[in-house]
Amino acid sequence: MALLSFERKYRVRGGTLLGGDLFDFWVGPFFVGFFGVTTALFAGLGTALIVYAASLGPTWNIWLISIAPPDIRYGLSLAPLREGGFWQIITICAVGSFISWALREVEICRKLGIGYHVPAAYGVAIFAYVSLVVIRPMLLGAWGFGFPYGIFSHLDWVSNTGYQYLHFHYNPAHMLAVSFFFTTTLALALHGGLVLSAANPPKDGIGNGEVRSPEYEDAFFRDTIGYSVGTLGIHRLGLFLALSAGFWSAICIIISGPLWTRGWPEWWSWWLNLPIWS
Ligand code: UQ2
Repeated sequence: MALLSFERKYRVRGGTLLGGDLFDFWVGPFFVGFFGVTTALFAGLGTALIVYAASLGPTWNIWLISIAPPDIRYGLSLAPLREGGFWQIITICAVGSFISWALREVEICRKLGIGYHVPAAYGVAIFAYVSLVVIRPMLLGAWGFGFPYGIFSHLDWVSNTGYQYLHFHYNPAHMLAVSFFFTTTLALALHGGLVLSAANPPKDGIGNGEVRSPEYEDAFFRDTIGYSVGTLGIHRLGLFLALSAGFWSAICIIISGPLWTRGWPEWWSWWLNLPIWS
């Protein structure tokens, strides 16, 4: 079905999670919905607060602008606006707009009658962000453990936090996360390469440039490594790898501090201390 007539067919009321028919309409190509409105409000207020907090100084240099969380001594209380309060409200706006966006995705899935895979996957990204600015700061007892909102300043935060544990690459959850990130790029490169190879065969080759069916994709990997994960399987694998990368990233920062306060290399003492060595 042509895209335009398909869109007319599915663009009907219903499937919303909240508010019934309220905001159940489209503006141009975009579905609005109750959560489209809350996304816009949170994102608009959050962005305005970032710009206003930046305007209070000391710089307009885009690399150096930074909106910092409160000092550790404020603990988990609300801080004055210019001493981290802006950061706190901006964080509320960010989490509010991310969750609104995910729920808007859920409503669109419900209208289409498709699975919730995309909002569920986006939920893992939200979890990774919330781990940094809500879960870990709460476990450590101060909002000051969140990262500052600035380009260079957040890089400094990552570097400082990493060195606080001596060598973050010895964090076992970090190892898993990094391995999943790399495996995700491997899987996407294999998948992108394979699909394009079947869709764009050489014009002067055996098939005279005729587009190849999925059996050819399977056969390529069976010939090469004796196994094909399959056309549906590669997408399951890809989603699993990508979500695992985000999930273990979140775990690796949550356990740093709340669960382990020393250098990560030292964590491996359990291995050196196994009784089988003595
Ligand atoms: C595959 C298949 C696809 C693919 C890819 C494979 C026809 C179009 C890439 C091959 C993938 C395998 C064997 C898994 C590799 C494992 C890891 C952890 C990267 O078989 O089916 O569909 O795109």
